[in-house]
Amino acid sequence: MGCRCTVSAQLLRGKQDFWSDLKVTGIDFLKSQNTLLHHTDEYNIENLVVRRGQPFLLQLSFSRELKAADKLSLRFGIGEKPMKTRGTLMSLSMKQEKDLSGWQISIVKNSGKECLLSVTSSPRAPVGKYVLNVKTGTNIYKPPNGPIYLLFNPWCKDDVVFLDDEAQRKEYVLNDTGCIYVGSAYRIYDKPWNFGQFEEFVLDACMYLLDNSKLKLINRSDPVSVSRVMSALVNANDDRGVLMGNWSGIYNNGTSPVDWIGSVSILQQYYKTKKPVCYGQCWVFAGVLTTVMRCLGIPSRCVSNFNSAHDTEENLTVDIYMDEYGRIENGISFDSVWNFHVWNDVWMKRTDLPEGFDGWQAIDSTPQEQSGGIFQCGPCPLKAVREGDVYLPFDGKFVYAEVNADKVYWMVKKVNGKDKYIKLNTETQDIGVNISTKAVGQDKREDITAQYKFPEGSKEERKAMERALSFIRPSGLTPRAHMPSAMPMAGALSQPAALCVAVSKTGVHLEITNKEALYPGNPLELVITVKTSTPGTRTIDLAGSCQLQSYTGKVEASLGCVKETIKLEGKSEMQVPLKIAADAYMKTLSSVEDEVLIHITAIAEVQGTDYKLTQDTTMRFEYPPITIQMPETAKLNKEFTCAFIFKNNLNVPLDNCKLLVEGLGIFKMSTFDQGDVKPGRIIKSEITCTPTRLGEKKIIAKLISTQIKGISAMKAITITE
Ligand SMILES: [Ca+2]
Ligand SMILES: [Ca+2]
Ligand SMILES: [Ca+2]
Repeated sequence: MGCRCTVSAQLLRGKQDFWSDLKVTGIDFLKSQNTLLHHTDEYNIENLVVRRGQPFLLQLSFSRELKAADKLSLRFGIGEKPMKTRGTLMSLSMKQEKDLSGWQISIVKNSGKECLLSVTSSPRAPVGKYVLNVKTGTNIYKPPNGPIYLLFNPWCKDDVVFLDDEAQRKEYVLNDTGCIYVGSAYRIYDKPWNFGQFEEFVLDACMYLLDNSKLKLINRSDPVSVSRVMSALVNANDDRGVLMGNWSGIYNNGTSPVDWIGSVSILQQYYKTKKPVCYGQCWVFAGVLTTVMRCLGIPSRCVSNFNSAHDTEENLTVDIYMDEYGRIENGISFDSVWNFHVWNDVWMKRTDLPEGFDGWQAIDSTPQEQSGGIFQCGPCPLKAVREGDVYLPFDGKFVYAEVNADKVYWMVKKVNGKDKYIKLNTETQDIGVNISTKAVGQDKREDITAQYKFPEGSKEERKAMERALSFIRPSGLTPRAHMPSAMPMAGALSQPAALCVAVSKTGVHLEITNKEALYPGNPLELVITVKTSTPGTRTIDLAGSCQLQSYTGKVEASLGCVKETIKLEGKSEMQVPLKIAADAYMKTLSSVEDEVLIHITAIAEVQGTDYKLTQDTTMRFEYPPITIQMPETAKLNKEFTCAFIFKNNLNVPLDNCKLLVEGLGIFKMSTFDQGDVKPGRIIKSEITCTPTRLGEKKIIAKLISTQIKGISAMKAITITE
């Protein structure tokens, strides 16, 4: 009796095992295997990070073997209440070939209690954090290792951000270091910048921004919408976004814009405090926006435009007002010419536009002008800017003016105690020169001006201007609503159709040069050269002036001027010196917290004619270098020493010197206080570091002092196993 009982109980147990509820006992996200294939292995995060439209593997463990008759489904949900009808919940089962959402699932290998599954998300899926549930019959399993992060995929042909070039993908998506070009049109230099899109909390900061955007979950699939909201969220205006802009020159309550060397500490601080980080100027905004875009998987680059117009009333001209010496007067026009302005290009197809506008799109998070009621800008197709199709979304007129506005010079003369505005000339070739970005795979500048505009002087360039002007409302002269009431004098505004090119009929030519290198502490030895190229005698009234400007064109100090009448005969030239003593500008260098540029203007009036010629140029101070000493290669997890050496070979002391250094994957950002560094003194700082990541890494160093802000250096090191 007893014996029979035991047998049937065993049989029953066996049957139960076979037909018992199928339960999931664990999931392995196969992180290292998946992330290598998805180019996401560098993200410093516990969770699985994958790109859309590309298969990834999941290893499921069950309570028993998986049978053909078992009901198994994987549910991927995004947002708080994922719903199938909203496209935010994907329920994938073995039975159906393809979910309507475009997601797919298949069994790669099924053996014993283990099953290897392949999941392919849709190339049009919203990006963000997906929670996975596995349903077997009535059982639901929730993996403990958190949500899966899904990103845009420039490696996937069906993704609208597809970029068909591995070297470009490496640069524009995976490169976490780089540089941003600054300075002035013909004195360009680079600021090394750590983008750091893979660093701790940076991806979570981007996810937090997406959650804070008012974008519907489904619109997170669209890089046009995502890049536009990010251009808004990287500035603190309107939405308590990442960075507070400040151009006042006073940065006591925060970090001075010139002190940042990368985006990492900014985004980490923002994620930690959920409060805007103080302070940013354009290159900081562009650096952070590059980080955010690359982190989410949208190819992105920093773009520096020199002689960048800020056209406040959408009439595609900038008006410059000067006194009789050529000294620029602040505050008459709201328009300005920035020595440089930095924004971003992002790569995507524009399925929302007529054909022909795919590719690079300009976006800008520097809060300059409102668009749709808030401070955001772009995406605006570069091809539309080039052709003058400024009506296309978004913000075509603004971007067009930045790179190709006409510049109108006015002289303000006192006549009977009243200001009289005299139009000097229209310069059509000055705005938007040497548009620069870092070259792909190399530490050098690439000129991308031709992607934004036709060559200056060409017929096509004027045609694009005419086309752009055709889309300007006649009321284009009305200033922006948010501008204060002070308005330029009526009649002082230039007409939008000012297309005349100032051709020198008198054969007079002006040139501005410096005789000596412009080291702080030395006199500035400037020369204005007047040249004539045609026969005849001319008497020329020449005026010249030198001012210190911030990069936005704001005048910080007038240093000196010259006025002379000269006589030239036939083909000849004359040099008029303009010398500025060090005492005249050192005070300004110390009192302004921004980096300043040297701006020189010259005006020539040919007597007996109405002809007036203007020429201006911006120069930059030169600085002694920082030397980074370290081996060219180092081993993973093996200590090495990195030394930073700086010699003050200027004639002036540098007070309150601070050295900032950072090496992604090698050491965190550190600061060395060096105090006052007298002329001739050498300072040396050392850091002992242990690399934690393989490949070519870059170390950035920056020296800031009371007098000088912009000395930086970058050096590469290769980390091997
Ligand atoms: Ca904002
Ligand atoms: Ca204007
Ligand atoms: Ca032009």
